[in-house]
Amino acid sequence: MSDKVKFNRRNFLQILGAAGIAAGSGVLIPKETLLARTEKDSRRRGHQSNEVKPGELDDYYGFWSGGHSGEVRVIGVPSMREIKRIPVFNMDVATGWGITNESKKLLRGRYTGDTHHVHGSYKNGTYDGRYLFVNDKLNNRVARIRIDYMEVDAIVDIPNVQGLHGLFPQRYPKTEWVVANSEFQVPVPNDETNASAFTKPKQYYGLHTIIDAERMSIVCQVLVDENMDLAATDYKGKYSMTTSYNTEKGVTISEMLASDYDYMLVFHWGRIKEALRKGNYTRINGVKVIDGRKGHSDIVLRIPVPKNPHGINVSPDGKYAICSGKVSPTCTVVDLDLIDLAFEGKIKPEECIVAQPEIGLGPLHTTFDGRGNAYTSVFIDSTNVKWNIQKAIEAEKKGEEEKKKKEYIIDVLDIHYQVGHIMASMAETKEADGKWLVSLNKFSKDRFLNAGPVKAENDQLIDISGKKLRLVHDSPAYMEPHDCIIVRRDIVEPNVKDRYDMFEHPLAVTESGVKRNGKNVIIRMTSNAPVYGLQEVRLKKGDRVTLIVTNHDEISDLSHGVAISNYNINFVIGPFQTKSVTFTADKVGVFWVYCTNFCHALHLEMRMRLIVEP
Ligand SMILES: [Cu+2]
Repeated sequence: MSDKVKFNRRNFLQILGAAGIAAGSGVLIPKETLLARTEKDSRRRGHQSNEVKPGELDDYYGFWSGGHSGEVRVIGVPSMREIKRIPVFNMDVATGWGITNESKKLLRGRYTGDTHHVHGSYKNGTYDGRYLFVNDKLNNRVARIRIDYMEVDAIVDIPNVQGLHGLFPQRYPKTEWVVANSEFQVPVPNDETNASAFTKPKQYYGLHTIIDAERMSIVCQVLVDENMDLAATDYKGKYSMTTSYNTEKGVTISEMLASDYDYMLVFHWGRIKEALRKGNYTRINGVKVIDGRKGHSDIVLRIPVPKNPHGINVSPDGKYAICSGKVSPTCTVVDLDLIDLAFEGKIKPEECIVAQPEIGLGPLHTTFDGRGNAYTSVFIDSTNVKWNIQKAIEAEKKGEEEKKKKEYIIDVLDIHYQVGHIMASMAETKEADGKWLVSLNKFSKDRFLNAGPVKAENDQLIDISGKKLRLVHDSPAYMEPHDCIIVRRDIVEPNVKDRYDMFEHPLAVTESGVKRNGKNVIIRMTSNAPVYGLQEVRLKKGDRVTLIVTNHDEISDLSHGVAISNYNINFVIGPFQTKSVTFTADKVGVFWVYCTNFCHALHLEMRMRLIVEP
């Protein structure tokens, strides 16, 4: 049975009922007829179909973080088909990432990572289709993916921090800065020069790192007492924001839960720039560190938020930042137009809060439909809750009795099971369109064939175009997507290329040949289906060999592989792409070099000999 029929089961049963046919009555209706009826019924009710027929393309590019797999994935929405995996901090043999000289230079010997938040570059509050940025919580790095090739072109190491988590690009006027938060407080610096702080958690700090998006270098870091979880930026280019769940500076779970209130922190970019101009910073491990601790400067605003808050998301109209309560069943709505007054000391930080609606047990993240509604993922309840922001603000004004009625809640959908992040289409831009919502659920339990004790996650697709949320599709996801964005196709597609710019690579090979300089051998080789530019290369044991290969096939999708038998070398080159690899010829014998990526009727014959003589 197709997904279509399975997930319209209620409609399906209604249709059977309407036709006077009881389920299990033995009357066979052709599947095509059922599908047609189900679809018609869906349309009549105003439902969108997620079916993308063969030959059709999805309306959205979804970019998913891959969690501890270390990668980023490209998912078609609404079909939820996985189109590509972009290796980022992981080794990927299918493409050769982590095996070639080019990728080794970026990864510098570290082949594991933990990607959480993938966000696009912006212009005037919406995606510009140029870059994606993604964090590595494990080894504290930020990577940039260029959208034209859908591959990583820069990785920057973030010193002085641990648990590099929330990441968000500047939204207005364009992405010049990307901010990234440290979730774990540590001694700063965290080395032998500061060993006296190791056993004194009160001397552990968090750092809000600002990265130059073009240069992929660090602008500065702002030192705070707090830890920082998720990150957001406003729509005016004035602030970045974060939630903190460990304002206690606890090192055990009970210490981290001690206080009923933690903070939303707001970073004032104008004052950060001023501090940099005036030289009000110290250098720690080569990075300019500005003191944003309480009582040390006026750069950071601290708004009290209950209790161990998690997500922070800004509404597409730029008016509100919403902190999801996690341990508190509430969301806190902060009016961003009041932030300046609080920074100027004209109102108290807590006076920026305009509503605190109760949402459910364990609210984690909030997304938006561009029609004034918020959708919050609720972990313990296993629900997605749709609520109206203005109604929540009005109820807050009217008082407790009105709040108790919870009329701001429009719909509650059970999900399967235990949701983390949710994201609606274009929801992190001013062009939020309220069509689809993806619920990234942490547990799939019984939703898929049992494939062993370690199970897939469950990404659920929800139609939010109507008043009620409607679940339309379950997709198993390899562990473990944390977050995603859903970007309109017309923003991404025109920028994506079918072939590389050959001479962007300084070593691009135009003519095959071998050059020897003592023990150093450089093999330059072209590839054209179904032959390599060389048929045989002779080496001596112990030679230091650099193999450079350029694919001269310009036809779209015609990639070749380059694998050297028993030498652990294995990579793929796309049309007009160049990759290189350096290795020592330490094994004597005849070694076939062969194409791994099916390219031609004579693909199997596409090989050459490496002869390593004693
Ligand atoms: Cu080939």
